[in-house]
Amino acid sequence: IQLVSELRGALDGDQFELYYQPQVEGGRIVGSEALLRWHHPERGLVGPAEFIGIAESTDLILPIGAWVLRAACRQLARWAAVPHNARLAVAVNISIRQLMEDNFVRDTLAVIADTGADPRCLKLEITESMGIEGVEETIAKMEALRRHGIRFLLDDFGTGYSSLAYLKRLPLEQLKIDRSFVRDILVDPNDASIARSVVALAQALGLSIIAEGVETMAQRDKLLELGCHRFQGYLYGRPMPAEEFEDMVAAGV
Ligand code: G
Ligand code: G
Ligand code: NA
Ligand code: MN
Repeated sequence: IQLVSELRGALDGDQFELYYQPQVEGGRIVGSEALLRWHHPERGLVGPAEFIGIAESTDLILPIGAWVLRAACRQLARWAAVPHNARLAVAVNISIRQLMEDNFVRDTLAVIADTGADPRCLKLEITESMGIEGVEETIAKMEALRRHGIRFLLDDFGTGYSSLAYLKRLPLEQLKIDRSFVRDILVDPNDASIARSVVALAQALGLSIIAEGVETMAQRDKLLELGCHRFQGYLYGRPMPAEEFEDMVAAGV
């Protein structure tokens, strides 16, 4: 109860910030994932694991999600003015609750128009564990946004309920190999087999692939050997404030 009212206060009081975690391919930063942080007046920096669940079980995820999308698009528009940042994509996590909203397409396009962000630089991450009710409508919305250049990717692939039937039908551009498969990829042959299979599946379906949770060069090299060339993880950088991310891009990896 207290958390809910504090979250409302956070929205009103400007206590949210987006951090950006680099995504790397061929030794270069090619984009980032935007990750929400809450500067709580007493508790300090609070991560989404502590409040996204509550936000999703109330309607608060809708205004919070709208704030996230607008903040990311504003950032994209700012970066577009800086040549070496201009083509970097930002991946934003969206909740199925947002995608289920009737006005999601209209509202998202309005944010794009208001901020001047390039929709081709915006990716939306959906999680298969959220299940998808109203698949037909969801697909129609994804397709409408895709026509404007916005891309969708499936996060945490392999950990949720989704069937391969979803994968076939959803208009996705990318799969993200979950970090739970990356963690032990060097020691657990099953994890390596799963990663290899996800890469093969992505290739067969014409999707690009990224691995998250890459912490060591050895994990990265193993993923390269399995056919995955794009990485996100502490090896390259933790989620960081926009200015730090800019400095990192400017410096080259
Ligand atoms: O950054 P961190 O690992 O603490 O994030 C934990 C999880 O919180 C992420 O895996 C992601 O699924 C979720 N998350 C982070 N930022 C957002 C956001 O802006 N919106 C939603 N819906 N989920 C987010
Ligand atoms: O998939 P999801 O959006 O839930 O995951 C993003 C989360 O993973 C963020 O909370 C981020 O802080 C965390 N994360 C990012 N890179 C790494 C990593 O290399 N190792 C671990 N353990 N967590 C990571
Ligand atoms: Na994500
Ligand atoms: Mn993930």
